[in-house]
Amino acid sequence: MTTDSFYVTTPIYYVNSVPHLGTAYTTIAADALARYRRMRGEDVFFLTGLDEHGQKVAQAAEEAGVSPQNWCDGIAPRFLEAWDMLGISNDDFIRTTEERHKRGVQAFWQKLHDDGFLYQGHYEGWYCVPDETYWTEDQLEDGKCPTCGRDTEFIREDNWFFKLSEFGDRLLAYYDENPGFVQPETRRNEVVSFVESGLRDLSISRTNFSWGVPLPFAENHVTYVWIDALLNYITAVGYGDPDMAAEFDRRWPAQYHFVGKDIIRFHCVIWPAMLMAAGLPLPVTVFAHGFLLTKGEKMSKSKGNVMSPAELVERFGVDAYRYYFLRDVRFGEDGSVSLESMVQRYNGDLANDWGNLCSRLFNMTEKYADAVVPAPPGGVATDADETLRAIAGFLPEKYADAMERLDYGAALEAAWDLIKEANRYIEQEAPWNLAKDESGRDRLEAVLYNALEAVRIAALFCAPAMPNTSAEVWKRLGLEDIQSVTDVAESAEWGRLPQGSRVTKGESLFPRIYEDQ
Ligand code: ME8
Repeated sequence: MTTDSFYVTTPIYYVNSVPHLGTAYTTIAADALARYRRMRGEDVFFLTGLDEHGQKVAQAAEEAGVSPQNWCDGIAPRFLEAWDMLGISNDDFIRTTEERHKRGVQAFWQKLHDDGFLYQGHYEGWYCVPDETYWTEDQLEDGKCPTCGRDTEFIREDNWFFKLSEFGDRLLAYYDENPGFVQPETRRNEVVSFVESGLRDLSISRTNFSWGVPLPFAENHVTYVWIDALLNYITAVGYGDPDMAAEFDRRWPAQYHFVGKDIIRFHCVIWPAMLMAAGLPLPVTVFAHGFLLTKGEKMSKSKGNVMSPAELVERFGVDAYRYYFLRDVRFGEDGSVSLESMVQRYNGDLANDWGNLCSRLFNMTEKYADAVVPAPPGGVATDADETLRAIAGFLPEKYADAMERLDYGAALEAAWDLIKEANRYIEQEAPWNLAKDESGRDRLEAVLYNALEAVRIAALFCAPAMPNTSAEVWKRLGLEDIQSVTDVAESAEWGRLPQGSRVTKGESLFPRIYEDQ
């Protein structure tokens, strides 16, 4: 069992498509959590990657007239570039065509074969290629895939089967004993009723095409792409590699699998049953977030304002992009996103509140204190000072609580309480008036110190969502690289801003955006 390891994953994305708002959303959410946990000194392992096998990918390659491997090799850099652009701090990037993965998949199925969990049978049913999912006749809706509504194809094959049906009771007992395993609650209920309705054995192989990992005991069968893909979570940390046994024990089980609600059954039913069969521990939590919806909004290709991550990053900058999706969409629920609301959030929260606080304060520090952090105030604190300090004092715990629930919105709101209070404080204390004559000097310095200290602490808690601007704020405060923080609670203690630190004004962090820009 792991003790100090914090292992978080995203789904591995299909390479039939390039990164889009949805895949970026999951990845950013996992990234913000990984960054926060690193700031707490935890030994984080953050994994993302690509799902490169299966009929869907083979078809995309065929349409493009290239081999499946060439197709994957052409798409993989698009994901790497996108994650780089979005500031994703993943520790590994697994591709299911890699040798380490194939070896692990084969070791896994060999074990289940040896232990009697597999048998050869005959499959007849319907297959949805876009979803890579098997359906029975009665599950179809008007002959179409019940989840995506697209055409399915009839398959009649001799396949290998996994005895999934034997795991129903164990799964139900597990959900019961581990209420945090599937989150949020609504998804848990969905999973429980699905399992209660009875599980069928699962076909784990295909013979009608070859783009996959061959079953080691039946080389003319390739592994069904979904169960090939699920295994990435263990092959990436060394499953099936004797040289990686210690690493595997240290990393597995994962603390979190982040997934969209579309793939919950694979992660909360099939995957845990596979792990149970292999005698491996289960991930601590599978968290399913909702969908980003853009319907009804004025985004369309014809209008030229379609939201692709690259276009939005170009317009708003990477930190604002990350902030918007984490702040505006409640993690776990569906959420509408639009350019309009993004502009509003940007101008309101980032340009007006946060950016403005930093720039006016850094300006005043230059103007009234020779661009140097004054001494921490020694005299009696006023009510306003106490309030500011109290809000900063509550922040670490409020933030931690929210992140424990993966409520990114609430976590950022807690940081915003401090940002807003710091703005109010400056308004109320009006350093520009205090600077008018020498009698206001001590108070002026106290006010500047307190406000700068609030900014330092706020930047700390903005960092998981907005790593670049937080790093920049700390740099402008003359502090060390914010990324080197490994004890966020200690760093957040009031009064750690050193007197004499040199403050630089710099450019506006979030220049205002106008709708027609
Ligand atoms: O399902 N809103 O890959 P995939 C929010 N390869 N998130 C969205 C979204 C939307 N509109 N659209 C997609 C696969 N996503 C499999 C996974 S894992 C072992 C194998 C996100 O490329 C969301 O996380 O279709 C969803 O689960 C994932 O993209 C699906 O990515």
